[in-house]
Amino acid sequence: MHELGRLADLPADYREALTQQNLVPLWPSLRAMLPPGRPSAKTQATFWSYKAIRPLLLKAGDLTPIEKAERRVLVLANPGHGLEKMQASPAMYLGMQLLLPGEWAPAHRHTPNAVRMIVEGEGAYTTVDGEKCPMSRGDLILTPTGLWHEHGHDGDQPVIWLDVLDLPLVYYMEASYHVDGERQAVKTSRGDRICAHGGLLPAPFFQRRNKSYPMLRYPWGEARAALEALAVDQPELEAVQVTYVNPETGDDAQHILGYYALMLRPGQTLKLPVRSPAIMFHLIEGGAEVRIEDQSNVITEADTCCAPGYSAVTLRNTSIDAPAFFFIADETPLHRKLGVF
Ligand code: GTQ
Repeated sequence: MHELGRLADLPADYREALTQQNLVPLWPSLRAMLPPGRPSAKTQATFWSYKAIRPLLLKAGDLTPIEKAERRVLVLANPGHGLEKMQASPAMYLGMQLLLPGEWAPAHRHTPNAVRMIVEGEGAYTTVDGEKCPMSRGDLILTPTGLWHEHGHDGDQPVIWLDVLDLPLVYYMEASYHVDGERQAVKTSRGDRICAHGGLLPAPFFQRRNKSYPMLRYPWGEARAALEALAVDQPELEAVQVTYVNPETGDDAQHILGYYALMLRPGQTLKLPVRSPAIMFHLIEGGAEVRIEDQSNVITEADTCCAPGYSAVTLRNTSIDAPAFFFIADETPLHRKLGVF
């Protein structure tokens, strides 16, 4: 591959004439825009320890009342993008959110899609599109684009969850905004009840159900049971993994980010295929070593990390007695739609 001309090779008055007309020569930047063989990534392999996050988040509970925060969140920011960009990867935003007993995070809706993975505490709930979704450790709750959502807490201990949003992408697309709303009336019908039985969906004779997001809450007990059943049914299966899907279409639960639960068998080492999308790992149960390229960390429950696309990732269960369970988010649906997966 031969050298291309540099900006400095051009006469200063010519460069100035281009700038005056809002014009830029391509060739000095061509190799940077289209690097040879493999993309360049700002995203760095980054590890966030829950042990470090938790006291800082509880301190935020002392320092900033919920009325002054609306959403009391510490953002897990990737230093490769610059912390002020508040992104974990090109399309993923991650945040740890704290709600204290009796607090209320008022209703709003926004264009980015969100999900919450509950990390600790009982008694909180999110009302999404009128459905009151109880929050328990390991549950996944969807807040798809445009749906009203608000968080409340009737328990007596702090509740903490991990937010995953496609905010960086939607913001980059200049499509990110929110609208404030009134407290929602709670509906009696709940998607997690009527879609909870695998392979069986409501089929009313007289009207078609017409919901883009029929299921908003995926209880951890169901996901865990699905993984254990899969591991027993297919002892040879390397990656014991399930995808959170829209139960009516079988498609990914959301359009931009993909969500999965993965089980490592006791003592298992799993080398993941190298793929284009960035990926986020959050340990729900157990202990594991996560190796991203040449960086390796032993992680414990509620720790979170992310890897840039095209990186070699190996997961190892550090226990030889117990399985380890991960919640995973990645940019696969987006990459597939873009045709770059
Ligand atoms: O809970 O609605 O982490 O609107 C970022 C933006 C959480 C939320 C975040 C949000 C929310």
